[in-house]
Amino acid sequence: MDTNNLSNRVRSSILIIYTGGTIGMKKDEATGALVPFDFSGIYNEFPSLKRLHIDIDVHTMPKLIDSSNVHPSDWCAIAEVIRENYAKYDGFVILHGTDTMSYTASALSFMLENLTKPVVFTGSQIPIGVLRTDGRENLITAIEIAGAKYPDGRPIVPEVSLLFHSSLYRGNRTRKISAEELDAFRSPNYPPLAEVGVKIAYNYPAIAKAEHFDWQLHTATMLSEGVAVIKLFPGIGEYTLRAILSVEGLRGVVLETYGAGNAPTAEWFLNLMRETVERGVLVLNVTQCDNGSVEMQLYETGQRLQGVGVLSAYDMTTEAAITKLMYVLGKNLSAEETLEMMKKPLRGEFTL
Ligand code: ASN
Repeated sequence: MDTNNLSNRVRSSILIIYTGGTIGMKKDEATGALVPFDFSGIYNEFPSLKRLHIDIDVHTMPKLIDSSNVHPSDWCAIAEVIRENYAKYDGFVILHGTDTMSYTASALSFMLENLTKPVVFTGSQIPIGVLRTDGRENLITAIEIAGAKYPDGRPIVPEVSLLFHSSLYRGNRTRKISAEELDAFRSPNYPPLAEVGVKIAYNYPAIAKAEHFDWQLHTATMLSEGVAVIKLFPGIGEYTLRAILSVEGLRGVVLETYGAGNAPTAEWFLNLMRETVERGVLVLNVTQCDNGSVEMQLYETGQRLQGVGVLSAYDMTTEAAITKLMYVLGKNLSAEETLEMMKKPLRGEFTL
C-alpha cells in the first residue's frame, strides 16, 4: 500500500515539543552568536510545511537545554505535556539534543503506558539556522511521520520512534553512534521502522500494533533513583567494584559485559555479584558489543554469572536497560513482579 500519498490526504494535527539541543540554534544576524530558534514561527520559516496538510502547534519547554543536562525530571515534564495534549493531537514530535536522545526516547517508551499515537523524536547535528543544516529535513520528515495515518484514521507508527537522517527507528532500540556524521544513530538489533528516500518506505511488520485505541494514556512518572551502569574492563579492581556496589540505596545495575554476556570467573568477582543480588539489587547483563545478544548459556564465563542470579538483558541497549530499570523499580512491586517485568519485553525493547 502506498501510504505516502494516503497520509497526505487524511488531515492530521501534531504538537511539536521543543526541548532544546542543536536543532534549535540559529545565528543572530546582528551578533553572529547562536541563539534559540523560535519554532512558533515555523510556517514563516518553512512555508512548504503547509503542503503536508498537517496542523502544527508548538510547545516550548520552559527551560531549553543542551541534552547533556537532561534529567529524569525532564522526561516526566515531557510525558506530562504529552498527557495533557493527548486527546487534542494525532501525534507528537519531540525536538531534542542528540547527545542523550536515545536515553529520553527509551525512557518515554516505557513511561507512556497504553500509547496509541506516534511520538517521534528528532534533532540535528548542525543548527537549524545554518545553511547546511540536517535539522530541516529531519524536522519535516518527523512531522510527516507523526501525522501519517491510514485512510481509516489509524496512525501508521503508534509508538515512540526516533527519526534521524534517512531512517526511522524504534526509540528504545537506538544509540547515538557518531559525534560528527549526519547519519548519527543506529538501531543495532532491530530493523528500521521506515527508510526515508524519495518516499517514506514504512516497514509495516516491524512497527508496533496499537490494538486498544480506547485505552487511556497513562504516564508513569515515578522513576527509581539508585541505578548504575558498570562497564567491565580487564583489570577492574575488587575495591573499585565493591565501592560502587556498596553505594547506599543501590537498587539496580546494568553490567556491561564482554561478548555474549561473559565476565571474569574469579571467585572474588562472582562472590561480589552473588552478595549484590542477594541484597536485592537487580543486576542486568548487557553486552559491550555494538550488536548481538547476551547468551549466558554459551560459555562457562556467562553460565557462572547466571548462576549467581545476574539477569540477561538479551539484545537491549544500555540506554534501554538503564531506563527500564528506573521505570520498573519505580513501580515498587514485589521482587517476583519486578523480575517478571524485567524478563519480558514491554515495548519491544529486546528480542527473546
Ligand atoms: N550537545 C547537543 C545536545 O545534545 C548536541 C546536538 O544536539 N547535536 O543537546
